[in-house]
Amino acid sequence: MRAVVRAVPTSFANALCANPPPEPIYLGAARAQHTLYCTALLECGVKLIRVPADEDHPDCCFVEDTAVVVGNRALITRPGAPTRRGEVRAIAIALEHSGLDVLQMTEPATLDGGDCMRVGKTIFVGKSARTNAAAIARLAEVFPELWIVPIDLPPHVLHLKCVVSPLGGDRVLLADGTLDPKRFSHPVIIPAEETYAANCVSVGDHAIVADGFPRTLEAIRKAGLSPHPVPTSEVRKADGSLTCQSILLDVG
Ligand code: CIR
Repeated sequence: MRAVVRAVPTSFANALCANPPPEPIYLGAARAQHTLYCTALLECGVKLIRVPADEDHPDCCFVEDTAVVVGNRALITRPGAPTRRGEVRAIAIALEHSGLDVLQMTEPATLDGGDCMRVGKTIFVGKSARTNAAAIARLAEVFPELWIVPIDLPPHVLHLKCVVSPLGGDRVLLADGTLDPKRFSHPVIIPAEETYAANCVSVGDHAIVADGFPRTLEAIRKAGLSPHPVPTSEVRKADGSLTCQSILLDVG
């Protein structure tokens, strides 16, 4: 498996966040944590495709939002936040160089990749403030072999994958009290107080998880996956988490 990752720019301190954090973002710590995230991917056997940071785009390390990849097709998004739209060009080039067929999304469609979760033959799409109906229609056009299932999100949830993420096979890791578990064929439910940890990166028998969430760690182990805890304090200040820092390619 391969993954696209993008370095943390010096401008990261100006990344978007819905509620300003009580403490500022520490750039050195953000970069160190990004390195640990990349190391965890490498430990999971993932080969990294590294894209340099773009100082004009403080949120550029959140690459997940810029493309939806299934097999050898990549749909480049038009991110919901206008300040993030310029992030997509470098990612489109990297994906093209990696051998993928790259397709585009045009105005008025807007979509953040963090709203798309593929589980088998289904892509669940969060109807967040960043993702609109025109984009969901474009997804269906680009991936006609998949079921596209729009999902309403609870208030104030930035992206679908803030509350649920794939665990491999038909399993998903879901935060209790957020979405109806019956929407998923095999939900692994974690307590509401650990909602942040519902966003994990699963790679084969491994899962990269936010550190500091013991019940989630236990649930992941019980699901038969090896957890790789990583620190997230700095990305969290910018409303980021784990899946948002990579685009996984070659997912079965
Ligand atoms: C934003 O508001 O767009 C960024 N500061 C955070 C994006 C996180 N993306 C994701 O979880 N997929």
